Amino acid sequence: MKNIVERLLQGDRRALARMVTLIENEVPAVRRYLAELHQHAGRAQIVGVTGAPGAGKSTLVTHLVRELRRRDCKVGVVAVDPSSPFTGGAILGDRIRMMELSGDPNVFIRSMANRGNLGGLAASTRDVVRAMDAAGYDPILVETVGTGQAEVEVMRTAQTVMVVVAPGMGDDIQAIKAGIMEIADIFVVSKSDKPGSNQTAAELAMLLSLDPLRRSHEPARWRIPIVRTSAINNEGIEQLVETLRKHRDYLVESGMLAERAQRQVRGEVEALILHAVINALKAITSEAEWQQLVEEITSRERDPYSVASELEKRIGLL
Ligand SMILES: Nc1nc2c(ncn2[C@@H]2O[C@H](COP(=O)(O)OP(=O)(O)OP(=O)(O)O)[C@@H](O)[C@H]2O)c(=O)[nH]1
Ligand SMILES: [Mg+2]
Repeated sequence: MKNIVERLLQGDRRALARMVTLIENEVPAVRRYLAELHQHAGRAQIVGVTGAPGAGKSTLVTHLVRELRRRDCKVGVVAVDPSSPFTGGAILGDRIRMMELSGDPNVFIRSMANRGNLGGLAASTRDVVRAMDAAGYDPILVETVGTGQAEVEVMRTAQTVMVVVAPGMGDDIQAIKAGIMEIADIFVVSKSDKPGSNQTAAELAMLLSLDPLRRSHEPARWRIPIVRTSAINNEGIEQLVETLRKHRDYLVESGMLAERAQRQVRGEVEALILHAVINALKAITSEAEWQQLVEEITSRERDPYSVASELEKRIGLL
């Protein structure tokens, strides 16, 4: 019998589903599998879809998947949020459409729960994306609510980041500016059938014109496009797929794809080590011991530095 890695590489969906579960459960053997998968990955365009809660991300992803299927792509979707896409605010029709899509053998959809661990969520999302990539899915869409640091971390694993903004969310534009502005490659004004979408698009254009230093470390400039879509009128989706393709071409031609990948890799290795250290620490300490240590430090009997040194010694770091 063939092993899980071989079956996954041949496109066996059950093997892929099993691999995703192993990744989510942080089964130790998964590292070995992922190591084998690494050489087969790296072909897919990884597209992040982020934005405020209710901005229309899942609806957009559903429409994108349909358009990509029309173009004969084998599409992967990772929804990094417990409330997406099946239990979230998507109207029934969209939820049903998403379900229909998941019956298509060339669409693989998984939602992942945020387990609160910052490095952990981004790392397991990256691993799931790598498994889908090795299984031949391209592109892979990663949806996450763009609110916290953990979500921004997840988006850093994408090559193309789409930030979705719905009309009438004026305050959110400020939030975007503070948080995910610097990682956006494409802005999408969703729900363009609604009043106020002109204004939202204008505000975004204004914001972009105010920020000429964005990504100044990138030598070749990409003018961030603003694409307006409406799921109701089925507008802008084809244009968005074209824009995704253009961004992919830009990344390849400018050398930015390789540069971003290089930056990612170092961070990934560091994160793996950090994660291992934290796990080792958890394995040698109990809650009771932590409580005592915390008390001793706060009452100034001890200091954080010598406590850290002692624990570092115990896990073999010093
Ligand atoms: N009028 C209109 N409503 C839309 C459109 N797209 C989405 N909606 C509605 O907006 C609401 C939120 O859509 P979702 O796709 O669930 O948004 P989301 O960003 O995935 O939400 P969370 O995952 O919960 O953060 C739903 O009620 C959708 O029906 C659109 O193009 N036009
Ligand atoms: Mg959603």
